[in-house]
This record gives sequence, structure tokens and C-alpha cells, in this order.
Amino acid sequence: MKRPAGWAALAGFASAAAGLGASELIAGIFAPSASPLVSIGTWLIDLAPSWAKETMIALFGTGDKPALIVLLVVAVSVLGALAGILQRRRPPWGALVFVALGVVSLVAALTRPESGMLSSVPAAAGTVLAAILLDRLIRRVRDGLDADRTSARPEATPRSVGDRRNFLRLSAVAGTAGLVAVAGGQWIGSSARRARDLIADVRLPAATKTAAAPPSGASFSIDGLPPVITPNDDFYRIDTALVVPEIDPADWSLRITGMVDEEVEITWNELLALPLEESTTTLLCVSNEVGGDLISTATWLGYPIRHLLERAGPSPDADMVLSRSTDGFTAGSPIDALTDDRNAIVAVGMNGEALPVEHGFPARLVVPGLYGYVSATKWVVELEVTRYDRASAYWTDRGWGERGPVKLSSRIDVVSPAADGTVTLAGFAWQPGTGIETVEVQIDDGDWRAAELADEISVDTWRQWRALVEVEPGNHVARVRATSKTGEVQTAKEQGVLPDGATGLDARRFAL
Ligand SMILES: Nc1nc2c(c(=O)[nH]1)N[C@H]1C(S)=C(S)[C@@H](COP(=O)(O)O)O[C@H]1N2
Ligand SMILES: [Mo]
Repeated sequence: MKRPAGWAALAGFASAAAGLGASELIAGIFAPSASPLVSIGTWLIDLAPSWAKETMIALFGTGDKPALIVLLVVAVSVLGALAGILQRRRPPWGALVFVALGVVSLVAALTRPESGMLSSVPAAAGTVLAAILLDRLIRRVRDGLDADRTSARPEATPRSVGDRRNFLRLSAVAGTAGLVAVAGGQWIGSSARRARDLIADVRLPAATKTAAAPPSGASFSIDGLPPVITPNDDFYRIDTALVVPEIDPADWSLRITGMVDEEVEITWNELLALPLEESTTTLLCVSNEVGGDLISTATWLGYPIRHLLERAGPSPDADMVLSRSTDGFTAGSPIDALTDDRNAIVAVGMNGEALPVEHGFPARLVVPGLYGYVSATKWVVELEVTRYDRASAYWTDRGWGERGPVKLSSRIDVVSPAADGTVTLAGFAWQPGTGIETVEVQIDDGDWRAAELADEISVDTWRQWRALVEVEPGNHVARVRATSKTGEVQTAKEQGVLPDGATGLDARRFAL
């Protein structure tokens, strides 16, 4: 047998693929959250420093999760090939590499908040299969080698050729079946698919307090200017969930715990029976760069958080509410933001539908005026009343600011020069919770000029603006700045997104 290292690598890859495939298939059928790819991937996401999160968002946008799964499959394949080479040289060290991988995967699966009785099965079964297969296949490689050494023309001997075909067939079948099983397991276990079935059965009650219909003047019709209310499919999505949690509303409840007179637990049916209110609120991510698109607006249906907190009776010493998702994510909101009279809600509806699974089905929080990472917990199951000096949340543990108030900002969406020497500029300005008073635009180093503002839907909603300016032929820069209803003028001082949101003015170059 020639190139024994190549054969050993093939055997290693095939064993790893078969083992991973078995794990993923078993997980897909019996314990989706214990999928090795998902649990190790989630572990990596949780361990990743903030700059890595920013890089993933910058590189893959919302495709960051499939990209991570594919990277992991490639990594396991390469490790498998290396384990094959090692097993040929120094058995049983190759098999022990698989055992080590299995242990990592087992620990990752067992430490997930969703882990249950079956969580250890996928990793254990896959590891045993991979190790046995590796042992068998590498024995053949070693036997083949010995046969080669003792015979003058190994390729010509019938036994060797037959063995080689056999070995190749077995490796190819194991490797291919393994990769197919990985894909199949991911598909069978897809919580998004099952959650969508659950969502289809949901009937939301009508709101007792409806949001004012957007005034007809709330949006300009300008090519390239996104609608003021974002369709659900276009709503930005940011979360740490490699696979979305699948929650049956029948099993869901929201608990209010911690520094309260009395713990409260509310079920799905109890929540839907309460007088639900509609409100139109702009939500944005602290990772939104100046001019970025991690910002969207929806009309939400939900119940005020302050009423739920009132029932539990929060201690006057509490200054934070730590909201917790079923997948372990947490956000720490200043308790004042949840008890004052703003529209801070437990939302169950988004633009007239149940929440899409990616946006938190069956329930999430929406709090005007705070970035998503400190307030907008999706798949929410618990509100723990506590204090900033006692508890910390997911992103604050990773270096982001504690309280996360949204910063006043504005964006240029449209720069449209016309033949007559005019340029149409248009975009959005926002400070949810406060509202926008004026927007101004500037061409090059000229004077700031007032833009026209579309009608306001509410102080919690971003506002469209437009301006028609005349310019000389040549290259120019357009800038925008907003002033809030409290008279704050958007600062030109540039700051990055870490630790508490970007500042600076959006600028766009254009030529006429
Ligand atoms: N469970 C959970 N909720 C979460 C997050 C998360 O990672 N997990 N991310 C938060 C962040 S950082 C933002 S910006 C908003 C985004 O909400 P969206 O995806 O519906 O736009 O959700 C928040 N809620
Ligand atoms: Mo975010």
C-alpha cells in the first residue's frame, strides 16, 4: 500500500464523519439541543470576545450562524484526518482524539440550559462509533502496509487490490453517509421548522388599546427609502442563538422572581387574556454603526411590564431587572425604564402576527429608549428583580455598558442627484423614548439647513426626513444631524460601537 498517511487520513475523516453523522442524527430525532455542532457552536459563541462578534456580523451579517456550522464540520473533518494519521503511527492516540472531542461535545451539551436526560446520548454514541470505525479501518491500513513490505509488487497481488477496493468502499460509504446524516440531523432537528408549526396555530386577541394608525404623512415615497414600519421579514435580527429555541406556548410561562414581595408566574393563556396594547417602537442594536442598518420598527402587541412588576411588588432597593431567555441569554434593564409610563411591554405580536420565531416567539420584551442588548430579551421566560451590584447580564459580562440608553442618531438612505443640479437627500432620525424635533443637512462645509420631517407616529418611532438641495457640478459630501425634543443636538464626535453605542454623523459622498 502506497502513501499510508493518505489512507490513514481518509480513514480518520471517514470515521469522524460517520461519528458526527450518527451524533447529529440521534440528536435531530431525540434531543436537538444536544447536537454536538449546535452545543459546541453555542459554546464558541458564548466564549467569543466582543470583537469576534463584531467581525462575524461584519463578515456574514445574519448568515453568521450557518457559516459557523459549516466551519465546525470542516474542522471536525480535518481533525478526523489528523486523528487517522496519529492512530496509524501511535494507536490508540488517534482514537483518544475522538474521545477528547466527544468529551468536549458532551460537556457542551450537558451545560446547555435546555439539557435533559437524553443530552449525553448523541455525543457518546457518535464517539463510540467513530473510535471503533477508526480502529477497524486503521488496522487495515497497517495490515496493508505489512503486506506491501513483504511483497515485491503489492498492487498486483489480488488480495491487496481487493482489500484496497474494500477499504475505499467502506471509507467512502462511511464518510458520505456521515455527512448526509449531519445534514439530515440538522434538518430533522430544526427547531425553527417545528416552531413555525406551533406559530401557525396561534390566534392573538385584538388589542384593547390600538396604536394610532401611522398618519398618512409619516412616510415619504422616495425610491430607496425603506418603509417607516419594517415588514417582519426585513426586520434586522441579532442574537446568540445558533438554533432558535422552540417553545410550545402551552408549556411557556413568565416568572417574576428575585427582590419581590411575592413571586408571580403567568402562563400563555393568562397573558393573552389580559388587556393587550399596541405600540409602534423602533428597536436597534448597540452594534449599529453610524449609518448602519441594525435598526427596524414594528407595531408590537403586548402587555405593559410595569403591571406585571406591580403584581409581584418589587423591593424599593432594586434597581435592575434581569430578563432571562429560555436559552440562557440575559439582559439587565434599569428598573425605572420598565416602571415609568413608556411602552415597555412583554410583546406577543409584531405587525399583526404572532412573533416570528427569530424574533422571540412566543414572547419577548420591547423597551423604547434602550438598546436591544439591555432590554429586548427574546424567548423570555423570567424577570428577576435585582440590583446592578448583585447581578450582571450576558453582554455586560463581555465589556458592554451596563444601562444601554439609545443614543440620538440619524442616517442618510438616499442621495439622488438630478440633471437640473438638485439632489434629493432622505433618511431616518431617531431617539426612541424622546422623539425627534428637527433634522438638518449640510453639503461640504456649508451651512446646516433644515430638512423636512415626516409626521411622527410616536416619540418611540424613528422619523423619516428629506431635503432637496442645489449643488454645483463636482464632488460633494452630504451630512445629516438630528436634534431631539429635549434640545440635544447629535454630536459629530466619532465613537465606535463598544462599549455603549456609536456616535458621529452619517456622511455620504456623491458627484453631480
Ligand atoms: N434571547 C435573546 N434575546 C435577545 C438577544 C439574544 O442574543 N438572545 N439579543 C438582543 C440584542 S443584542 C438585540 S439588538 C435584539 C435584536 O432583536 P431582533 O433580532 O428581534 O431585531 O434582541 C435582543 N434580545
Ligand atoms: Mo444588539
